[in-house]
Amino acid sequence: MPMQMTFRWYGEGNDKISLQDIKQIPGVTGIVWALHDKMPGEVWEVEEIAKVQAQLSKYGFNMDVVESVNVHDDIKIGLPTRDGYIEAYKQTIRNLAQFGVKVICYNFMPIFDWTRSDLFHPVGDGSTALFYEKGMSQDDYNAMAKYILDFTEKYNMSFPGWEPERMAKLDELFKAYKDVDHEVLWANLKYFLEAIMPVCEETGIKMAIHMDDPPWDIFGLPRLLINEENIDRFLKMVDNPYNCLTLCSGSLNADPRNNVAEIVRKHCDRIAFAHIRNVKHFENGDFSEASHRDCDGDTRILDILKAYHDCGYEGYIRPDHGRHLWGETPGNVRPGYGLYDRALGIMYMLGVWDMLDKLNKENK
Ligand SMILES: [Mn+2]
Repeated sequence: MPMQMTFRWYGEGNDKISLQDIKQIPGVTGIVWALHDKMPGEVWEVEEIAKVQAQLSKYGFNMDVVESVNVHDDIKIGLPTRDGYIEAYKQTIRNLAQFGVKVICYNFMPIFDWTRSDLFHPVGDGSTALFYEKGMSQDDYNAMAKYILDFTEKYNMSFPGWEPERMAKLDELFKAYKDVDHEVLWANLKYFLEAIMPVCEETGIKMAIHMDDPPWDIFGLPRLLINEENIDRFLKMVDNPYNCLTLCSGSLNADPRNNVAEIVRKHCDRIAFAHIRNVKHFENGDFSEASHRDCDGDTRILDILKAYHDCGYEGYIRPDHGRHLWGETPGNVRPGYGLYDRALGIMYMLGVWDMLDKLNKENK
């Protein structure tokens, strides 16, 4: 089976991009989807999943990859209530399995999901992209959350991991996490995975943890999936073929010391889902997201694609974020999730991939 190209879609009424638009991008076989109105800890019901299946199958798309089923804070904190939330998570896995889902992407970042200081930063060619200011205040988490939440409110959007209900209780959440250091978080992640692995084995669903974005502690909160050493530890900690990675090249390369291609070669068999994104670094530590073209950023996209190809990668892959192009402006595009740059990214990746295939055949 070859690598499988996918495209993230936020759902009917929640995404301005239509399935018909996505159908016109060459090579896309699957939609990366989620029930975006679900709070962490809620069971995804069969009838709700069936609705999405009906929408996708009309266009011949599979629903093999879910991104994300979010993990409740009580599981990350390790509260006694976690067992109930873990039972709910198991039920969601079983329900998803009924529809042929193969991979669940999730993350284990305390409180905040991905973090940026500017959602529409000028790239220099008239387009904009997500941007992170390294010197962003590390004391004032409320200010950072306010920037993101004001945006979602102004444009009537919701971002996964940024549920206003959760964010309203930010001070409370920080208090709840005050004793959760790196080792406690590792232990709670292990507890969670060991509890759900039997259900994964029974249903054939792989759990694929997303890298932390950006890959360092923020606002004093510990982050784990940040570099090769910690990825090694994670895979060894629960050494099960269903305990896998969503290897996100952009998240990892936000720290330029990470060599993503090397990690691909080392752990290819445990990568269930590949996110391909290019990042450009500035001397002061700021970074901007960039087009998928290798020379537009510092992530070494060609080396990464070559590594996947050399390993005979058969998992799922998608362009991660893209720039906002051609009239994609605040209010009519989800930050990072426009149509055009992700479609261009797919063509770039497939161009590289097809050429590597062809060269391999010719050299046989
Ligand atoms: Mn990603």
